[in-house]
Amino acid sequence: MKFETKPDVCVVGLGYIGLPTAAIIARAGCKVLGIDVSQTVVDTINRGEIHIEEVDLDGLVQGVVARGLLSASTEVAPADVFVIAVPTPFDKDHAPDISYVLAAARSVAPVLKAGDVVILESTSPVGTTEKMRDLIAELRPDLKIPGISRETPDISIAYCPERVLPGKILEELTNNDRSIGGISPRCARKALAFYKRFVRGTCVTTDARSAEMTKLVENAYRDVNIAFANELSMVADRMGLDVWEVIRLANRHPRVNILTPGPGVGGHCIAVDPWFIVHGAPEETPLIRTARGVNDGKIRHVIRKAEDLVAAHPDARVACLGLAFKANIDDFRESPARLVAATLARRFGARIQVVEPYAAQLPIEFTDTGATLIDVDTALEECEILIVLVDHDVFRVVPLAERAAKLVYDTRGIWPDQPSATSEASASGLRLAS
Ligand code: SAJ
Repeated sequence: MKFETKPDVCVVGLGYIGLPTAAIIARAGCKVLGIDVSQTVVDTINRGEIHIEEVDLDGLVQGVVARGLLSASTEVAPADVFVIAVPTPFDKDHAPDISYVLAAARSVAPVLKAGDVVILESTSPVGTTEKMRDLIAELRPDLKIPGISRETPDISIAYCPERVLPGKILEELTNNDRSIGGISPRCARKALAFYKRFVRGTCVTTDARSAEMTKLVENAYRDVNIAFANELSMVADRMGLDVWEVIRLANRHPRVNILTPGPGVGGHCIAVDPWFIVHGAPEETPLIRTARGVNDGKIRHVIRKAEDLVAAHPDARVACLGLAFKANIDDFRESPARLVAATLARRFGARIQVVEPYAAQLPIEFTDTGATLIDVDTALEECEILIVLVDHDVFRVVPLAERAAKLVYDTRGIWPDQPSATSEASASGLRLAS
């Protein structure tokens, strides 16, 4: 489906960031053409439906498609603004792969005209926006390109990372502050004028390289801080301490705010982006690299403890609570909880049950393990061991009376009132704490 007249904005990549962004820009009254390589995604959106789960996104997309403000295609069309939101994965050596960004720039280049603005939103290693600019310059020698031509450039190129939290994407896309990095100050101003149309948060302009680094730094900062909490939880295990109690007390200090230990760091950002900094400055990043190691090590630690607990109680039925990578979302990609539950299912088979209110069926790796998907009530009635892997609200609110007699391994600290006396895990060195 195409508009009869030229769209105002082309959003290239209709994933977890591109689709909500396209829908929000359309809601602000712009005509948006969303581009994706997948015909299925394009068809889904043109029917007013969505292919990803995100709070309130379905109604928004349905509305803007019905009003003729959002449409999707596999082909880029001429527009005034191009927003690129495609994946930037890393390879097995943690080297960033910007080939999707360059492919998107290659697809946009032929339709560019004087006055257009090209904005990269994908999380990218420092220097990617300049590489994209160089590629456009090579493909369009007829255009005056910022930072290359000495004259006033024909087009503007900028970097503006998203910083939204899955589960709150629409709210945060509108309300969060944005860093907008231009190839030149003029480019930043042009991009700023665009974001002002739909962002309520403060938009701060800078250069493209600083904006690229800012995004990486935000996620590396969080990774390092989660690693501190996870390391503490393993220290507490060794010392026989309740890590939740120690963190609660330490956080009463006015300048201390320790994050929450968990079964490791999941998702597609925090476990990935720090590597882009390490790759750019390997000698200078022992802390960031070590934090990644600590958070990955925490997954192995949890697997070991859970396996010991289950092996020590051969007659007990076990419920793994949660598969998502974090609370109250249905995103199971790169999830430590999923890895822990699947490892237990492979080793212990039908003794392992999984509770995941956000899943209709178990992921593929559970096939033939004998593990089954059950609801939380069945788990509370039938299972003697509960392993809390995700802090979904629906687990958090289970009253003590319904779990007091269970053996609990709570990797998220959602049940501080769980009496350790009822937990043989505690007696066997497997404490409730972490
Ligand atoms: N986690 C903990 N303990 C904590 C906080 C998080 O174990 O105290 C775990 C979560 O369970 C999850 C992982 O870390 O497995 C990441 O969750 P998250 O909520 O910290 O972050 P994401 O991946 O959902 O989103 C992050 C956000 N970045 C920051 O908060 C700095 C978001 O703002 C970014 O837009 C997003 O990455 C992104 O797309 O880069």
